[in-house]
Amino acid sequence: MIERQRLTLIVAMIAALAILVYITLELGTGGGISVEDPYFTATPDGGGVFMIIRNGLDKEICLVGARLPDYPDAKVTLHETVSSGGVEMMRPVDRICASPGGEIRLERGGYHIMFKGARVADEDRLRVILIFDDGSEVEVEAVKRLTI
Ligand SMILES: [Cu+2]
Repeated sequence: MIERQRLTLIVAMIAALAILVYITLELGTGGGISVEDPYFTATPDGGGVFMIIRNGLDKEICLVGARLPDYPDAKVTLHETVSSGGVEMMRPVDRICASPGGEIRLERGGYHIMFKGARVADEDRLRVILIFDDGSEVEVEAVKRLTI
């Protein structure tokens, strides 16, 4: 009887460990979301943030916002650059999505994160928290790149 209880305990422990390993693999790297080449550019009162966000999950993810933990008062918005009649304009967007295995490209002339109310021109690095539609957040450290 004691042997059987011990066996049950061992099985339960293995199951718990398996669940823990699963959770670690699933969430350990920001839920299968990874980021490549994050950088920012600075203007006198704000700037832009660019990177490639890869969706390693088996579901669609959407970037719905971002914030700067070191500049809580900054106004951060998702933007899209569109050209109409040879004129480039930016407009806010609610979300930018990536299908499973896909990516979100935040780049010049396309989608990007834009912020105002944070003077970051003297900073070499900028912490950015990406906010996704499933409520998950991923912190990224962007490095400064000078505007071309
Ligand atoms: Cu913009």
